Amino acid sequence: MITPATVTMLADDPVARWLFGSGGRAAQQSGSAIAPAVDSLFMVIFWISMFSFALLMGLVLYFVFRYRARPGVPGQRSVSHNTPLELVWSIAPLIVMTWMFFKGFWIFMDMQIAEAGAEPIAVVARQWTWTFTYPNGAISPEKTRIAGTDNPVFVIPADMPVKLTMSAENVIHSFWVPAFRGKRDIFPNRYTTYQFRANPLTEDDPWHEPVVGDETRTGPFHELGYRYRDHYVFCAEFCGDQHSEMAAIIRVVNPDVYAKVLERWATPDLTDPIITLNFIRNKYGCVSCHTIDGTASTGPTWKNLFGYEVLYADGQTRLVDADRIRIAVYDPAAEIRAGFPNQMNSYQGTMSQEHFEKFLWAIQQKEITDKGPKSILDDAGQNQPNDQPAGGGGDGGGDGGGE
Ligand code: HEC
Ligand SMILES: [Cu+2]
Repeated sequence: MITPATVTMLADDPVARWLFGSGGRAAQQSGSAIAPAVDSLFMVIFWISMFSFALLMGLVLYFVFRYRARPGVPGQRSVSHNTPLELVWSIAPLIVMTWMFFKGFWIFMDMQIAEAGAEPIAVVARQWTWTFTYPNGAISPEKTRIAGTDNPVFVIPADMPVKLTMSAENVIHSFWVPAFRGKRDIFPNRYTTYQFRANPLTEDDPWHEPVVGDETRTGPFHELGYRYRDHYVFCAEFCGDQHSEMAAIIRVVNPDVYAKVLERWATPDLTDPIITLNFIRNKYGCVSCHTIDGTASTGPTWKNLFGYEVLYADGQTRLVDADRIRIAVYDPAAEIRAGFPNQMNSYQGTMSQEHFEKFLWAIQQKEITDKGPKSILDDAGQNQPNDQPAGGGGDGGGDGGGE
């Protein structure tokens, strides 16, 4: 769903204007040090191509007219060979194309090889979202709504080299920030790197007013006042159903703000259920399929899930209790919710027991379900004599799945 806010955001974004071409050349803003080089090489190659096209087509049309068949004029025999001419039309393009190759190759290498002292950030791409892990272990808990889905917001220091080391969880993705001009594929079985230096911030960039006393905590680092510039991140490799929604925001901020934000992100307040759920959603990518505000996505919303009776694809209605949640996370194929696709991967071996317990705790608090807190968990064990005790729950689910 595209909301008016999204439209305004798209219309205001120089990258989007550049992408969708309504702003002309002035809108082709670049966000990184390398972008102008990419743009000018692109334009040079474009005009060389235009020139070659015009020359070739011009000659073709000229010869078609000049040597057309006319009554009474015998056809001319083709010239079979002209060494000087052939040398010229082989060597001249060779020189131009060799130049193009090296020029492109050097820019490619500049994007590939990090400057000394570059800020190392680990990127994980998964269906269908991104996780950045910063050098201090921080993970962004911030998100913003773009076209109906929650997307993560990452901070990047302005005018500092940044090196991304990227891997994918199970299919190929491609990291693409149009404003930075580079694009790099991300694979499940190896690391690829991408480096850039975001342009310094200027007076023209927006200023984020600090928001005081806002309890909704949805805006990025709302209580800080700081200058910033946002860029879109897209996935440029078709990677499944929601490939087109695999977006994120890279927010360029000054290094001092960057440091502050990282410090805060490294210590999310996991005594707050909403912060905890957002932390889990971003760390493990649940955010691409689950909302916490009641809207349906690829998977059921986590709002008012725990403690409710829900229908499963096998026709059974079950109470969503601790065992249901455990099966959902560690063996999702075993019990599929009616009306939802079997698209969730198991987090067995990916999500630690500690984080699972945090998730389980958070999802049953009254901030997220009006059947919370706690009492349901206590009751559930007694009401369901067939359930395995917590330790055996995973095994039971596995047997039941039978696949
Ligand atoms: C690729 C999309 C996707 C991702 C990523 C994903 N899920 Fe799901 N999830 C689903 C779908 C689809 C369902 C409904 C089908 C089913 O029950 O397996 C579901 C169901 C659930 C349920 C409800 C099960 C029930 O019995 O009501 C929970 C809880 C859940 N997921 C938790 C998580 C958690 C926690 C994560 C991240 C660690 C996560 N999911 C990541 C797609 C996803
Ligand atoms: Cu992708």
